[in-house]
Parts: sequence; structure tokens; C-alpha cells
Amino acid sequence: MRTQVAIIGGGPSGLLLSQLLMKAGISTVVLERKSRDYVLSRIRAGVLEQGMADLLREAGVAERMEREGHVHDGTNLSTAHGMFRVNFKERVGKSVIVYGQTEVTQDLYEAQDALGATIVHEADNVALHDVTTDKPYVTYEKDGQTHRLDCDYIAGCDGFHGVSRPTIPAEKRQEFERVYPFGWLGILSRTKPAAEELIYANHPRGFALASMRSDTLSRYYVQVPLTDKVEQWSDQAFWDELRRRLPDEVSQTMETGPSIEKSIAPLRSFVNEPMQWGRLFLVGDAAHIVPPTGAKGLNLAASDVHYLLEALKAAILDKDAGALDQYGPRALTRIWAAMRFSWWMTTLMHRFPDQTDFDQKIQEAELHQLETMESAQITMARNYVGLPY
Ligand code: FAS
Ligand code: PHB
Repeated sequence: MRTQVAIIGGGPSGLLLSQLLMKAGISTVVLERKSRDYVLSRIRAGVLEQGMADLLREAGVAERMEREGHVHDGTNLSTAHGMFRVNFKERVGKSVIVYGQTEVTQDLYEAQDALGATIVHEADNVALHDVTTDKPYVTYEKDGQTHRLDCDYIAGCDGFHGVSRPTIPAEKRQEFERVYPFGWLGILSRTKPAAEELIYANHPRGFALASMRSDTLSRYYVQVPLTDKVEQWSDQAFWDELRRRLPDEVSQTMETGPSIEKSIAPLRSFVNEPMQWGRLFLVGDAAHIVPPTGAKGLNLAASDVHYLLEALKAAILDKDAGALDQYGPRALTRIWAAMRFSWWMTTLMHRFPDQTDFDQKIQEAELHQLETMESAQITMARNYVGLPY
């Protein structure tokens, strides 16, 4: 089999890149390790930046998002002294869209099927070969057979645990990492969301987040120690802890109910440089991970897709191979800005095990500035709605 761009990974970044390349007349093949049902069973991001929404519109995949997505003009932050709102629309003239990653991925699969895309599910033992030559290829196993896919370029969209990043020799790449000493216990429930907009809570017992997927589907998180196991958290224990951490005016009226998904996600900041090696280009979680506090993970994958799409179109359609050299540097500038914001939001809103009284006072002073200073709110709003591509 042969294609122009082999895409490893059928998550949001792989599918969005495939959709946009195919619409530009460039052929792709997507190799996904898991079944489609498995990919669509994962509950992940919930907030889309304007840039990602625009890219979905460019890909012709935005119809359901426009219909079912919720536009949020601001977000709430809750502290020991009460709750305040940062109005994105007022501060920077932009909003975000609350629409789940699962829905985005579903919409992308449907659009790819409509274009007749080649997506190979349950592709095992994917391996990348000759990526530093002008004739790279990929091998994989499917139904007991070994297959070879010849291509011109490879996009590694296979997430943090994928095969693409390790294909770059360890001595040729640098990893930057911070692992946070806590995780997020997340719950999805068929309940009315606790509030119209998100609530990020800084509480002495730990961070909490009240989010949603629709008017009848709520998504909540509480910070938990890394040693916690999801089995030790009953639904009731979760609701009790969430209520302790949210403002009284919210927790006293919120609807609770059985969880339909419950999991603990670790938090880390991670960047791999470079993002390209020969004709292999890393995209999304394959190259970087952010703590979800700033709602940047999925959105960074989208800006990577935008930069790589432009570079591949220039190289393939305009015969400008030099454009590909700019992919990594361009993507990394925006990635590091989002890394900083996600680190800042995480450090501001969580309780660290070794936190001193001084650290606590600094958090409170930072939150007070965010509550009372227009310039602080403009900076936060600019980062949260998404910096320009
Ligand atoms: P993905 O990991 O989504 O997709 C990679 C795909 O590659 C997967 O389908 C995988 O099966 C496949 N794959 C892996 N190895 C392969 C191989 N060897 N061969 C073939 N295929 C292979 N972001 C937010 O903004 N907000 C959140 O609340 C949030 N919550 C998260 C919770 C969890 C538990 C996790 C893990 C991430 C969360 N994220 C969140 C980040 C997440 O949304 C990612 O940023 C987003 O999925 C990135 O998309 P991809 O780069 O496509 O990677
Ligand atoms: C979510 O709805 O899952 C969500 C929203 C905002 C975040 C993280 C997660 O910062």
C-alpha cells in the first residue's frame, strides 16, 4: 500500500490532520492501534478554543458542534473568600466552546468515512522505518498478517505512549518534564450541571472543577493524592468531597447522581524537542502533555495540526520542502506559551503536599490580583481562550 502521508494514531489530532489533508487533495492512511469503539469510549477534554473551533469549521466538521456546543463567555474561580468570574468576552472579545473531545472525535470519524478515508483499526506493532530518508515506510500487523505502507511523510499522532516519539533516537532529542504530586479524579454523570459556566475551585482540601458536556451531562473533578485508586472512591464519597470544595451557593443546590464514568488521571507537563526527525513529524500528545487545568491539551493538538497542514501543503503542493523545517519551531513557540499557562493555573489552584504557609499566602495574593486587576484578568483570558496560531 502507498500514500503521501501516513498518520499514526486515530485520535483527534490524527483524524483532524487526515481530514484537512484529504480536503487539500493529499492522500493519507490512518493506522490506529485500538478499535473505533475503544477510542470513542475515552472521556477527555471538554473546552475548545476559538482556534480549534475554526479548524473544525475549515475541516467541514463543525455542524454538530455549532448545534450542540455551549459558548462560554467566561469562567468562575472559587477561593476561600468567595467566587468571582473572569469575563473573557469583556476582557479580550473572545469566548470558548464547551463540546466534548469524544463528540469531536465522533464527528471526525463520520467526516472521514464520508470522504472514504483509509483508517486501519487494531493495527498492531506499528513500526516506522527509514524516516531520515526520502522513502520512509511503516509496517504493522493486522489479522495475523504483516503489512507495509510506503509513504512520503509520517505524522506521529499516537499520543504520549505511542511509537513515534521513541523513533527519534534518545540522544537526538530532549525531554522537558514536571510531574505533579497529585491526580484528578474525574466523574461523568447524567445530571444538570452545577452552574452555567465552569467553576475552578482553590480549596484548603484541594482543587475541584465543575464542568459539563451538555444541559444534562456533568463533568466534575477533584484533586486526589497520587496514591489514590479509583476503586476506593464511591460515588457518594466523591459527591461529598466535591460539595466540600465548591462554594456553598453551588454545593447546596447541585444535582448528584450515579457516575457513568469515573477515573483518575495523573498530571504532568512534558515537551519533547525536536518535534520532527527526517520525514517524521510529532503532533499533539505524542510531543507534549499539559496538566488539564488550563484546558490546553486537545487545543494544542489542534494548533500542531494547523502548522503541520500548512507545512505539508507547501512541501507537497508547492514543492517548497523548506517549509517543513519551520513546523517544529513554529509549533513549539505556541506550545511553550500554553505550557506556561497550564503550569501557572495548576500551581495557582492546587494544594501541594509540601506547600508552606508562605506558599498559601502567595496563592491567595495571586488570586486576589486575578479577582481585582483588569490586567491580570486580560492575561488569563487571553491564554484561556487561546493565543493566536
Ligand atoms: P490521543 O492520545 O488522544 O490519541 C492518540 C491515538 O493514537 C489513540 O487513539 C491511541 O490508541 C493511538 N495509538 C497509540 N499508540 C499507537 C500505536 N503504537 N500505533 C497506532 N496507534 C496508536 N485535555 C484537555 O484539554 N482537557 C481535559 O480535561 C483532558 N483530560 C484528559 C484526561 C486523560 C485521562 C488523558 C489521557 C488526557 C486528557 N486530556 C485533556 C488531554 C487529551 O485531551 C489530549 O490532549 C488529546 O487526546 C490529544 O489528542 P491526540 O494527540 O490525538 O492524542
Ligand atoms: C472538562 O470539561 O473535562 C474540562 C474542562 C476544563 C478543564 C479541564 C477539563 O480545564
